[in-house]
Amino acid sequence: MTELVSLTKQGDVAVITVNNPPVNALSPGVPEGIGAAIQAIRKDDSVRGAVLIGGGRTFIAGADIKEFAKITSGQRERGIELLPLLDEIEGCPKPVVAAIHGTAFGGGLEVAMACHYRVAAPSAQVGQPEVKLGIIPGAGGTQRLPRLAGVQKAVEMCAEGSPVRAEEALRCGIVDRIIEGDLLAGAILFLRDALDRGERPPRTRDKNEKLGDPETNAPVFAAAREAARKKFRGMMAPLAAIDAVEAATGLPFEEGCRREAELFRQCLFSEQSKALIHLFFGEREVAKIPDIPKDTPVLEVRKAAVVGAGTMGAGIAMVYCNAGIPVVLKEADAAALERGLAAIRKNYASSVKRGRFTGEFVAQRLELIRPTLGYDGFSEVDIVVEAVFEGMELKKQVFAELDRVCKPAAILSSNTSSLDIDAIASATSRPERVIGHHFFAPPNVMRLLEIVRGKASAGEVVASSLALARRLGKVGVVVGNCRGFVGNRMYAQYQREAQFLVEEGASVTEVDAALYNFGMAMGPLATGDLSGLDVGWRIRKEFKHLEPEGVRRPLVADRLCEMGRFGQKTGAGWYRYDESRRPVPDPEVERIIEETARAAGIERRALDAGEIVERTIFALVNEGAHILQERIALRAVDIDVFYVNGYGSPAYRGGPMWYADTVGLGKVCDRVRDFERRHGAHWTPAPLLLRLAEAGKTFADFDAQIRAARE
Ligand code: T1G
Repeated sequence: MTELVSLTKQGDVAVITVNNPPVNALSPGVPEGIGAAIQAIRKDDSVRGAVLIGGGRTFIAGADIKEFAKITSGQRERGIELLPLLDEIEGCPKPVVAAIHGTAFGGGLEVAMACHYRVAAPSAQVGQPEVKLGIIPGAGGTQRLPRLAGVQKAVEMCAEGSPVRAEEALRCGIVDRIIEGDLLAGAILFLRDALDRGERPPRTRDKNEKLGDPETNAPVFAAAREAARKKFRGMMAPLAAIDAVEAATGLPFEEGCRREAELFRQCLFSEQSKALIHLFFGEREVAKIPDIPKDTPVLEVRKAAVVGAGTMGAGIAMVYCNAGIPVVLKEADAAALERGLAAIRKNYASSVKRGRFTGEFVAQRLELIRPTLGYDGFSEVDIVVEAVFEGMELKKQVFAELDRVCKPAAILSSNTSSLDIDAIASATSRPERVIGHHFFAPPNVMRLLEIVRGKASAGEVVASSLALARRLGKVGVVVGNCRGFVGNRMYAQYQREAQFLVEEGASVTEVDAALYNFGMAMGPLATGDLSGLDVGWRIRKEFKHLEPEGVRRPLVADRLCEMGRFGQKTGAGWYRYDESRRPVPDPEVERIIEETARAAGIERRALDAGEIVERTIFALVNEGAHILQERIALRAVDIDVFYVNGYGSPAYRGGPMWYADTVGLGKVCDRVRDFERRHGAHWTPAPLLLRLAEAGKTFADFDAQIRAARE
């Protein structure tokens, strides 16, 4: 056959193997190869049936995602036309068995469902994850899956995109048998059994028994739509996927496929899908650091320690033990240590209650935490995460201690969110082993890990941090050392504008609603209340001497703090909070805002949602451009991955830099200049933004240049 698809024989059974590493995507040539193999099998009288299997680590993991941009940009004339191939497989008079290991995702599962039977290795997973890319299954997945798994399961899988494991796939009818041991041998045995039964190869399209009736299906679709609107707020693909599955229940198979194709195209050509595909590749690209070769050795982390059992420290300890890594948890005094442990137990107990973990899993995880008041056990650990109070002197003291008690190869990391990592490293005799590992609150939930590379951090330490992030289930993004790094430095600009907007006349709820409707997980002021207004207040006081004179500063947050309104923890901040911590708009706050604005001579006016979004999001973009220029972030996509995973930025907009590209940098730059004229020097456009806008370029072009330099 071709290099991508091979055809061999074992007696009277043909074996079709897909060889397109790393994930056997259906790149050009693969569908053609499978089609040619089916043709050959049809013609070969010595063959009675076939097994379709993936070479290497997986079955087919789906369509080749790189091809989508070629289609939407018109570079490739034809779409991904898998349906004729699937008709070919399903229509083959000789039975074809899909033998699944690894992941049969998207087009991979669609191919498998067009086969007459499916068998799977116990560790295999199957799924239709297309919605995560802003699209829906495009090769009959929404039509065949309900015929195998029933409407409820199909809706769930297509609308949410989560995979199911082999055992569940067997239970719900997607898979016919689980094969322990040699998968190919088991698949051939299964095929021979089927041949011996002499049955006509069953076609999934003919199986209508699980399609239900309108009466029982209606509440299933209604509930799925309601759940999708909540869980995937603002996203079109999950709703389109539900529409497509609904079509399977009301239309004949082929018409259903046509409906699916229409919906697929609408999604594929949407901005949402382009943004989500940008993030898919971005999440993988962030781990590629130009000056760190792919084969850099990484330290294997077998044991870890966390210093500080406050909210962050306790959460970080959970992250490690969730990944199965034993962790020593150190606090200075017994009461604080007990509080940290109690918080961990409480958190786990609620996960068990919500069904996220089993009691047994939690019991095993808790066994992995070893509490201590001293440094015993530290000499054995491979990494330490320091998560003590945010103060340079204290951090230096802790690092000097760690340097003394830890083995020379251990990585010493700090969870600082803003302090100079080089200064911290200078307290040790091994600055090359020191690095920032900034987790986001709550650490066991947020996916982002900001990896702060100091000037001395060794390449091996950076590479190990990236590998560790992945093991911990995080996305690690490497950033340079500067005040606030990428996260807090950009976020400060965003928060600043949110506060200026209320001073200028928008209400607290108007600002939050505009950004929530833009897609942010929470409005900026509600977020401030959640994380505690006193944190910023303390930092502003500490760094007051560094602020240049004559620059406008937000005024209201300080007033709120002076009144003891620190946010949710004190029951009041930008909002008042009722007993169930629901925010209630507070006329008192509006009064304080008006009074403060009047005293400062700020003219108040009505502001609409469009301006609120531009002021806050473009503030992020302009600072992002400064950060790129200073090489604090490597690529614009790093910032996007960062903001989506750590700051609740809507994934379907691709992150702030990608969003700016979609608006057009010329337009963004014009608005920024306009803001500069009206509001002053903090809005001066970043030189990189100006340069790209003037050249008619995008941040994506900037990234492409960096990528080209690396290759
Ligand atoms: N197309 C192209 N490249 C892909 C790819 C794909 N489908 N999947 C992975 N890669 C690349 C990835 O960029 C990386 O490249 C390398 O493979 C290893 O990936 C018609 C519309 C399969 C669970 O959404 O979920 O089918 O960075 O690091 O952790 O209806 O990859 O090394 O250069 O992620 O072992 C549906 C997406 C497509 C599956 C493996 N399928 N992939 O995880 O490795 S749409 C998906 C994954 C579709 C049909 C439609 C994961 C994985 P590089 P990795 P991994």
